Amino acid sequence: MMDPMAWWHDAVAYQIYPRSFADSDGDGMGDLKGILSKVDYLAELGVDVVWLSPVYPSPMADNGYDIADYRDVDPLFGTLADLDAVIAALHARGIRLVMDLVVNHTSDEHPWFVQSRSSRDNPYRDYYIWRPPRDGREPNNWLSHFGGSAWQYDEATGDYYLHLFSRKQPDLNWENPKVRAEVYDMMHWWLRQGVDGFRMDVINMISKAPGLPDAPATRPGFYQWGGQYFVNGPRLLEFLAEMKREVLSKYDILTVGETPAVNTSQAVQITNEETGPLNMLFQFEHMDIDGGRWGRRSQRRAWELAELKAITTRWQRDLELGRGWNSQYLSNHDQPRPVSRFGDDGPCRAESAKLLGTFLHMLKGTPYVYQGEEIGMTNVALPSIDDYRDIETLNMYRERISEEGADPQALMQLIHARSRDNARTPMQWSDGPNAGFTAGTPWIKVNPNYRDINVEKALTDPDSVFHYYQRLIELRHTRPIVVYGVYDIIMENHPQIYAFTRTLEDERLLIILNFSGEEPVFELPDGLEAPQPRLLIANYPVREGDDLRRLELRPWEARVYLLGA
Ligand code: TEU
Repeated sequence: MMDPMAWWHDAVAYQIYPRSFADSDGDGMGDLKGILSKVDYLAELGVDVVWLSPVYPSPMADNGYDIADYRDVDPLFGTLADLDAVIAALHARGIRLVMDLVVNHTSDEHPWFVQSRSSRDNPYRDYYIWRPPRDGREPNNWLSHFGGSAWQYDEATGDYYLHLFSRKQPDLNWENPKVRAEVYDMMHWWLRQGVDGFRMDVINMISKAPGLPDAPATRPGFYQWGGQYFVNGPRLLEFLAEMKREVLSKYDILTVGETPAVNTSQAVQITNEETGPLNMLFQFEHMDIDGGRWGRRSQRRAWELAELKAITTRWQRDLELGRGWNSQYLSNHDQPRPVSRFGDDGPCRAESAKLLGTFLHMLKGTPYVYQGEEIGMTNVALPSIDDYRDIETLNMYRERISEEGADPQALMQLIHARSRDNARTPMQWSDGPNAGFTAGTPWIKVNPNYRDINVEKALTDPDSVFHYYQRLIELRHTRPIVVYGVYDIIMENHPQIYAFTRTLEDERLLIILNFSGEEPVFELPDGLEAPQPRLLIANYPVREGDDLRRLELRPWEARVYLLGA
């Protein structure tokens, strides 16, 4: 048996969005003691790593992605001692903890920014990106991800500061070596506290093009936003190489960069095990197949299986072992729920959740499960805009009504499909009050389907999505072919079936996924006949007389066979 070359190769990660996970003190907000009370649940699922979204002190303009102190815990979530207790409890169960590292920007309430804005000659001035007005206006035409200009005028000194996200998230100036040294120091500090790595928020936006040129107004979306001047910027690889030299290379940790608009050749440069700075990336191409990439310009369109196949196949091939390493995800705290988006959240909810899980876990790369995905949680359709909390959603709604005169009802439909709050409704633990999430009033409404979809029920049902995920995770842990097998797509042009193989030495896996509510027929391509194909996992009971050479698939049916050896 092949030993994993790095511990994170055969690991499965689980993302916790702390404010929505579990509330221990009845204030309606998830917290660290809540997480502590659920570590056995995580161990039962079988995950190896927890990625914890930000718990740092924050004014919470963007739910903690606006950090005011990098070395503490917000009282809403608890204390550093609570975090230590979570780390110890996870470690005791063989689970590692990865922190969210948000260093493209800080909060405007971070002491560095408070200093920086106070005067032009303050020693912290250059920690951020300040420019004088241009013809009495913004220094350039870049747009903020959360709406409006990416520049905010500041009375105190009469200059503008750059914020690619909200006004309350000023961008750090990575050109300043002092900023980089501060970040590295802080990373060492966390690693010494015993954390096992970092998920790096929009890490490919830290280098901005010299001169901060105007975006050409003629090109839509990303380009109009200015993206080409700050995504994958000129000094990105240099900064990351420095971070590797100064920090990352000194520890055996997991690093995953969140990198919108990255392509596979950039990903190879970043994730090559020898020459690249990070272990893996979150790429976004598959997240963009049903709408616009950028929240403020959010759209919806029908997605096509052909596109998902093409994107996935390209990433699987281009990041083949020795070149780079993939991460796999279908959801996170910024995305709609996958079962509502790529599956069927109606009658085939459980089947399609299992199919999507099979897809996620049978690809090469480290899988990330987002809280609630393992029980097939769905999108929510909260009736009023006042029920929503996400800054991106609220700004988009306001901006489109005021700028385009958009129809509020149509916007609500868009929000029901696309809002980040779909992922942020409380974790559904039971069919009790507030889904067992809190004894108080939750900060955001619970999805009304919690009576039917909840952890308690999933744990008692041997056929639940939870137990299926548990088996998928176990397959990765016990079968190196799931970790290292070479990916090949078959029946590439089939409109409903996504089938692929994974090959390692004389073993081969065959993964058959019916991405539809229809009943297409799978016909085994030549060359894949095997004397005794062995079914490793499936989301329907096997039928009498099933023949792999010609399989009539049921709606959202998923099967994994082991051929040979
Ligand atoms: O997200 C960056 C990012 O690109 C997302 O904003 C994503 O494209 C969008 O939300 C999809 O609608 C990271 C964090 O994950 C997000 O929660 C933060 O709001 C953002 O950075 C700023 O820190």
